[in-house]
Amino acid sequence: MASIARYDQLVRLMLVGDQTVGKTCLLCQYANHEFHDHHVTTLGVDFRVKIIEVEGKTIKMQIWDTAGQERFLAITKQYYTRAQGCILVFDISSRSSFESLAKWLLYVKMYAQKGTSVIIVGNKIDLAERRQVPRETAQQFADENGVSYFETCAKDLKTLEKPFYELCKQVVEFTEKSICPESNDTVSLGKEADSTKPESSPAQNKSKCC
Ligand SMILES: Nc1nc2c(ncn2[C@@H]2O[C@H](COP(=O)(O)OP(=O)(O)OP(=O)(O)O)[C@@H](O)[C@H]2O)c(=O)[nH]1
Ligand SMILES: [Mg+2]
Repeated sequence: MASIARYDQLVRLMLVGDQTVGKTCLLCQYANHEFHDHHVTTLGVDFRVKIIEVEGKTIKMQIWDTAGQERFLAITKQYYTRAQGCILVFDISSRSSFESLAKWLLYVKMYAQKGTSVIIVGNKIDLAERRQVPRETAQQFADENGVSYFETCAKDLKTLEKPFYELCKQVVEFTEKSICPESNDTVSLGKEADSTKPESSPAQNKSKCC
């Protein structure tokens, strides 16, 4: 008989960034431990599920992989509203994909809920000899926008666990602070975050922290 996966909280995350930066590969590696050499353009939105432990809670992550192509924006923008965390991905060997981060951040500000957690990921660090974006440059951009920065290689699972874990932890902490209003300092997108509650899941409704 199939077992029923139990979890304490559902966390909805979203991957955004230019075409070919490696969003789908990051998710395939993280969720299924697979790497694909070929690029198959994501059409609209796809998703995978991953369950992890965060601070004693079992978290079910629903991770949406969005298309980098601008023509899908009408579809992908609907997902920003429901995401509790966004991973902005660029390719360290592509200066233009880094320069696009300002646009992806703008979309988060325009379409996502205030208080949505955000991190930046510089992918393809195995292409070190073709690097066009120094780590310090990306770190400075992340600092200026009040978000954390990580570097990854979609071929190497070890590099992926920390960014997903940290983003998930930020969302869990934000949810707990939203439920406990006396603790008002919120995480995330720089100084613009406020205490607006993210849409709660049945599991979140069960949480007790006060
Ligand atoms: N060397 C290297 N190649 C990578 C890495 N991640 C992804 N790739 C390659 O980059 C190409 C694009 O990867 P995808 O994951 O399909 O890119 P995407 O961001 O999902 O692209 P869209 O769906 O079109 O937005 C593929 O050929 C991958 O094999 C990485 O960490 N290192
Ligand atoms: Mg894709």
